[in-house]
Amino acid sequence: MTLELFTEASGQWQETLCPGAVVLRGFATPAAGGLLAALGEIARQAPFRHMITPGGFCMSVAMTNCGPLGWITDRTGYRYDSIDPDSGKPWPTLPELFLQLAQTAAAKAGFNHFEPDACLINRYRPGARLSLHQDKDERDFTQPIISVSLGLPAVFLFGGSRRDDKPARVLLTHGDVAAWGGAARLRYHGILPLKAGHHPLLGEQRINLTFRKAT
Ligand code: MD6
Ligand code: FE
Repeated sequence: MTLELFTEASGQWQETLCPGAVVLRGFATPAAGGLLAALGEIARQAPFRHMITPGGFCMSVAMTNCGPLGWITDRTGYRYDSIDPDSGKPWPTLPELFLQLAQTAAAKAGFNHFEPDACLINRYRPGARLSLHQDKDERDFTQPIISVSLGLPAVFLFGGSRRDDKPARVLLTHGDVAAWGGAARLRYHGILPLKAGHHPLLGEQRINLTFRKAT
């Protein structure tokens, strides 16, 4: 499954899952404290909420957004919107630290000039899961997605370009960054139900930030 594995003097290492998909292990760990402080302010302005899918199901993952655009779902469909439907106000500003992290991770993974305009923030409590999906609500599939994992570990399902391709399982732990683009951009993926546990910084939860260029 892992095609390439190498260590660096920094103590960080990276794994190529397939052409276009790489996991930068521990890349976000040094920034975690700052990320969580900024996240507290974002969640105060735009609280986490369980959105409704077009099919009428309440998502087990709680979500919010920051940046010019936010990803939302309701009975009418999935889309990006500049306004938080719960507050009627724009989403909180993308913190400079978020942008720097996303851009340095993208560059390290080989995606230069990444200019995200949306950051979807997912919160998993034990039992929360994300079923297999493709990220295809963005306009430009030449732009990657940068995904930052914080808190409890989760099993990331990494599938193929068809829903019924058997997915590989990749454990994502605190500080890991998955960078996802090029030939991997439309791969199916998901998260298995979160196992209970306690993380020293985040307690009984996992937070995932995904940075996208939506427009
Ligand atoms: C999550 N992530 O890790 C959900 N999508 O909580 C995603 O759905 C995702 O991690 C595209 C690229 C990377 C991801
Ligand atoms: Fe996704």
